Amino acid sequence: MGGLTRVERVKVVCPYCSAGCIMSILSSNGRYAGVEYLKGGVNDGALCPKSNDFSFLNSPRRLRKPLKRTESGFKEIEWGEALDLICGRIKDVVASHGPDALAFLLSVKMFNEEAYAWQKLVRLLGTNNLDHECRRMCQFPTLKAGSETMGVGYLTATFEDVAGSEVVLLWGLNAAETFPILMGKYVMRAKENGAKIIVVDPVKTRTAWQANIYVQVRPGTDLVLANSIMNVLITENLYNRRFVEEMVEGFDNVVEIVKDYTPEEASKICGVPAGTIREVAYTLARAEKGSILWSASAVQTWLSTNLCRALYTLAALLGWYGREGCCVGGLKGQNNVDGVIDMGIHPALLPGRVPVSNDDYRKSLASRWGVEDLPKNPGKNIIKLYESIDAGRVRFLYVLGANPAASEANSSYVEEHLRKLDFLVVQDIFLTETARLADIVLPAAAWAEKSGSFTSVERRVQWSFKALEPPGEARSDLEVAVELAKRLGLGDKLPYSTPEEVLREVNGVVKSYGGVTPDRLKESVEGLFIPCPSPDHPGTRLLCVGRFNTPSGKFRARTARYEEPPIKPGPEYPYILVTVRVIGSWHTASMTNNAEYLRERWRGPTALINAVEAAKLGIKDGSKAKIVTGTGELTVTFHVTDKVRRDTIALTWHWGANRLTNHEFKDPDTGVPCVKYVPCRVEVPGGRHG
Ligand SMILES: Nc1nc2c(c(=O)[nH]1)N[C@H]1C(S)=C(S)[C@@H](COP(=O)(O)OP(=O)(O)OC[C@H]3O[C@@H](n4cnc5c(=O)[nH]c(N)nc54)[C@H](O)[C@@H]3O)O[C@H]1N2
Ligand SMILES: Nc1nc2c(c(=O)[nH]1)N[C@H]1C(S)=C(S)[C@@H](COP(=O)(O)OP(=O)(O)OC[C@H]3O[C@@H](n4cnc5c(=O)[nH]c(N)nc54)[C@H](O)[C@@H]3O)O[C@H]1N2
Ligand code: SF4
Ligand SMILES: [Mo]
Repeated sequence: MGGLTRVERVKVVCPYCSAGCIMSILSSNGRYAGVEYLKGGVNDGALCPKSNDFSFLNSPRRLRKPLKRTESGFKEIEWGEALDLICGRIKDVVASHGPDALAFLLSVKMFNEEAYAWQKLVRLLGTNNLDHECRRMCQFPTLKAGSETMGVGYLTATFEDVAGSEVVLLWGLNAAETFPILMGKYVMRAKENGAKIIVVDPVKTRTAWQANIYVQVRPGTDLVLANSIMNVLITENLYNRRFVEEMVEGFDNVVEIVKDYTPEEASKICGVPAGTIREVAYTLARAEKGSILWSASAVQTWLSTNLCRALYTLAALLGWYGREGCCVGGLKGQNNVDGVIDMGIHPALLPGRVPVSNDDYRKSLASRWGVEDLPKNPGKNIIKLYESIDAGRVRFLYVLGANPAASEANSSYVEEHLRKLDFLVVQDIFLTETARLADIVLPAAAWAEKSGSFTSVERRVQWSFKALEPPGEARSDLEVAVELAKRLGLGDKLPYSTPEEVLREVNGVVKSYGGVTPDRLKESVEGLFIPCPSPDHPGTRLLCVGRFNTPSGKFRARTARYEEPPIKPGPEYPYILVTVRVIGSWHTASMTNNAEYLRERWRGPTALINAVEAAKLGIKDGSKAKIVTGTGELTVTFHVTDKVRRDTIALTWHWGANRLTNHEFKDPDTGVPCVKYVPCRVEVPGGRHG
């Protein structure tokens, strides 16, 4: 007879979106046994469907042992052999092709401490070829436009400021599915207090249901709409003249560009009635304080960076910076995007977001790490990874906690290139599409099986405690970095046995984390908001107060003229495919599809089609048909609705959508591909096309 099993409760930070919710994991004999709410933090006890079912942690499909590719498939091997094989390859490649023939695609799911250790290892190997999927596929335009205009790439304030806004403008952000806590606890609180909610989205999403003004823009034409709103603010003298005179440079340039975008002209391109454009402008202008938020949709078209510049500039015309009740910026999606960039997982930025080209900073970091210098050229080979593989400049790729074979545009193109590598290592918790192509697969411990800190999109750093034992022989990403360093003769440079030791080093290296000590983090349920430069510093909730982080201290206003897309719908591909998310699934579904309840409730791929078009094609609600693009095809279940425009098909991307997307069609400023705009047609079994 077994006695009562002891259940322990341990505080963790959610591993999915960047809201940074906290909760307790229940463990029984080191195994996951459920979740319980925890008071405090950003969510104060609330949970969303994903955080209600972490049963992927117990999945029998978790990786438990290192795997080696053989002619007859994968074979289990010992850790020592796997690490020796990897290090042998690294040494060979460096000896015959130089360190820039190595490339590292690292995870935004890592703790700050793991991220710091990994970038240190990579840079000590002599290359800046390190990156993460969120930069390649997601937030690069936001970061770039933020740095150019405000001098920082962070969100300017906190969710509490969103709740205090008089207007919340959600630009293509479907927060009800993608940031449920932001929507449920903060946007709705603003609305209850009388704020106006404006949603710009070609699809009438669950977020749009809550809007006072819903703007059904034609996909990809947002820049026209943003310019037109600014046109109304300027021509009708509704902008914040005092703020613009005192705090903004480059205003004249904006006036010159937006003057052509009258609501009537803009309407012809973006499909939004002129009256609605004026109504949006007047609503924004009436508010003293407000928030403008976006996320992936604004940054995955051919004008992404220009749209981000325009949205930051729109907020400047309204004076919505540096004050409580104002929060502006692109919401980075994954749980630790800001943190891993702060730690230096970036081909052009060192820890602390300092450019690798800054000689003084780089050399002082090098001397702290006990070497003369660090590589000073940005990691070009990783920015153009697949071209570099084609040219033989990248021979070895280490993919840690990313699934590019499913998450990057044009899966067959990505797969073809991953196969061309001399050597591919994948470190993950599951045997993903990418792992299946690897020479060596390493089993990683998941976040709840280790400890460390994450930095949420609010810049809130929080400690997540170890709640469970990893399955089989899975090891933490930090342990693997330390073990590799030992075998590569760099053991003295990564002498860490705990994440706390790494964080103490970070406290001395990254200025804005100077006061984010392990002790303070562990004591505080609310976490610490960076910048927090010293141990007695309370943390910083509002940025851009009184001055921007630019040489003159002023905001640098920018927008651009709209350009037609190089690829458009036409007779062969008449619809615009946009790829979207749903609340119960996460990206390539490696985790959520291995969670029992989530898998049952959220299955795909599913797509929304307008009822008029569905009738023309003979598609019934719930029936299957094929979506075909220039790159591939996918059979999906269609839902017939009036929530999408007639020219648009909205497809969940979690289940294979990147077979349909195009890697060549991208934002020229950053190279982020246009996964939100793909010309497509629909083929119905038994005949009709359209
Ligand atoms: N449940 C869940 N939550 C997530 C994620 C997840 O995978 N699952 N991922 C996280 C990550 S990494 C990110 S980056 C965020 C993304 O968060 P969101 O940007 O909110 O997510 P998406 O569903 O990709 O896109 C949002 C909306 O953009 C609209 N859209 C498409 N094209 C256009 C356009 O041209 N203009 C405008 N204005 N809107 C357009 C779509 O119709 C869709 O409703 O979500 C994060 N949260
Ligand atoms: N068509 C289309 N494509 C898109 C998008 C879109 O909207 N449409 N959105 C893009 C966006 S915004 C993003 S951010 C990217 C995301 O792209 P990815 O980051 O490549 O996608 P994920 O599925 O989140 O991959 C994370 C991997 O980490 C593993 N993992 C989880 N925890 C750990 C850990 O602790 N250690 C290790 N080693 N591994 C771990 C998971 O099992 C998973 O395989 O996708 C992009 N792709
Ligand atoms: S809202 Fe985001 S951080 Fe919060 S529980 Fe859901 S997925 Fe996790
Ligand atoms: Mo993202």
